[in-house]
Amino acid sequence: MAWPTDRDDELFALIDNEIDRQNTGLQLIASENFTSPAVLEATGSVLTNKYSEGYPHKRYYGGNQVVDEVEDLARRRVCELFGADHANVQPHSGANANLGVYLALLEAGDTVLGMSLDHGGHLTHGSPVNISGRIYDFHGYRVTPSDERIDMDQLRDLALEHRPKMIVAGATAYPRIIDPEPIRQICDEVGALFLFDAAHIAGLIAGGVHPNPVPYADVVTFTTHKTLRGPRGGTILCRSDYAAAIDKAIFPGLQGGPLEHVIAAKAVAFREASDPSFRDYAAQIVRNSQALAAALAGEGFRLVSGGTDNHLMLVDLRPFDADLTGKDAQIALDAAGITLNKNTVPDDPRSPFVTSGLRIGTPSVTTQGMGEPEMVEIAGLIARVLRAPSDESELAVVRDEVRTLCSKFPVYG
Ligand code: DSN
Repeated sequence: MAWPTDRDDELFALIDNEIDRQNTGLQLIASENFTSPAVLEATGSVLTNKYSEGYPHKRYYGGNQVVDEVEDLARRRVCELFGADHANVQPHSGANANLGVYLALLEAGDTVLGMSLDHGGHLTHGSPVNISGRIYDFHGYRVTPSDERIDMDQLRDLALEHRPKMIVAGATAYPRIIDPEPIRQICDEVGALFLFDAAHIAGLIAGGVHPNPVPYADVVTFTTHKTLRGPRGGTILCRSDYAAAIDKAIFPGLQGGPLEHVIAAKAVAFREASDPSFRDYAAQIVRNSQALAAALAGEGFRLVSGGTDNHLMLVDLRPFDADLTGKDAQIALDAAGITLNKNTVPDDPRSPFVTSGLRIGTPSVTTQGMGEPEMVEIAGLIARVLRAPSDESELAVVRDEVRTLCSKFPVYG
C-alpha cells in the first residue's frame, strides 16, 4: 500500500467529537439537517478520485463512463422531482449556483431586485460585501413594517422604477410562504427574468407543502443540504432556453472539476425526497416549527410576522429581555447544548454580529423523529436558558436535560 496504515487518531478523534456533539445536542440551525447513511456513503465514495471537467458525454478527461451515468442520474432525478426542463447539479454551493445564473444571464452593471439581507435575503442577492453587489446594480425590497411579510407593493414599485433585468426571490431568514405567482406577474409587467432561490425551502417544495416555483421562474436555484436533506452543495433548474448558457457559466465560467462524489450523494437525496415518506417529513417540519413558535410565544418571545409557515422562525428577543442580544443568547444556548444562530430582525438597531434576534429551525430535530410535544419541551428549555444566561449551574442542568431528550431520538447510533 502506498499510504500510511496507522489510523489518523488526531483527525478521527475530532470527527468522533463532532458525532457526539450532533448526537447529544439540539441542532436548531435552520439551514442544517442530518443526512442519511446512504448520502454519507456516496459522499465518502471513490468518486472523489475522479476528474470530470465538462458535462456527461462531453468531458475533458477519459474514464468518465461511470461518472457520466452518475451525473445523468442526478440530473434526471432532480428534473423529475421538481418538474424541470434542465438541471445543472455541479454547483459546489448555493452561492456558486446563484453566481452562475448571474454570469449566464446578466452583464456587469445590470439592474437586479433582491430581498434586502437585513430583511431576510441572502448575501448573494446583492449585498455590497458580496461579489453580486459589487458587479451588479442591486436594489433591495423589504418586508412591511406592519405584518413583516414581503412588501409586494414596494417590490412592484421598485420594479417599475428601476426596470430590472432580473428579480430574485428567496430568503434565508423569512418565516412565511413566498408565492412565486405574483412575482412572475411583476417580472412580466417589467420584462424581467425571474430567479427563485429556493435554498431554504427546496425540501418543503419537494414534499409538497410549499408552492413549486419551477412553473413560474425562469431559473430556480437551491442548496441540497438544508430541508432537502442531501449533501452540502447547490443545484440549478432552468427552462431549456437557458440550459446552454447556465451550463457554460458553471463550467468553464465559474468552477473547475465537479465533485462527483457529492453529485452522487445529491442523486441519492433526490431519490429519497421523491419517496412518499418525504411528504410526511416536510409536513412534520412545518408542524414542528409552528408548535415551537407557539410555545416560544407562550414563554414571552415575539415572533417576527407573528409565527411561521415554514421550517424556521425569527425570534425578536427585545420584548423578552431588552438587554439580551442575539449574540449572548446564542452563546448561552450553545453552552446548554442548544445550537442555533443569532440573526437580525427587520430594522434591527444592532449590528449583524450582535443582533436582537435568533433564527430557529426544525429540519434536523424533525429528521430525528421529534414531534410537537418535544417542541414544547424545547421552547421551555430555551426560555430557561435565556432567563438566566449567565447562570452556569442552570446551563449545566439544561445541558443534561438536552442530552436526555436527544438520547431518546438517536441520529447516528
Ligand atoms: N448560510 C446559509 C444559511 O444559514 O441560511 C445561507 O447561505
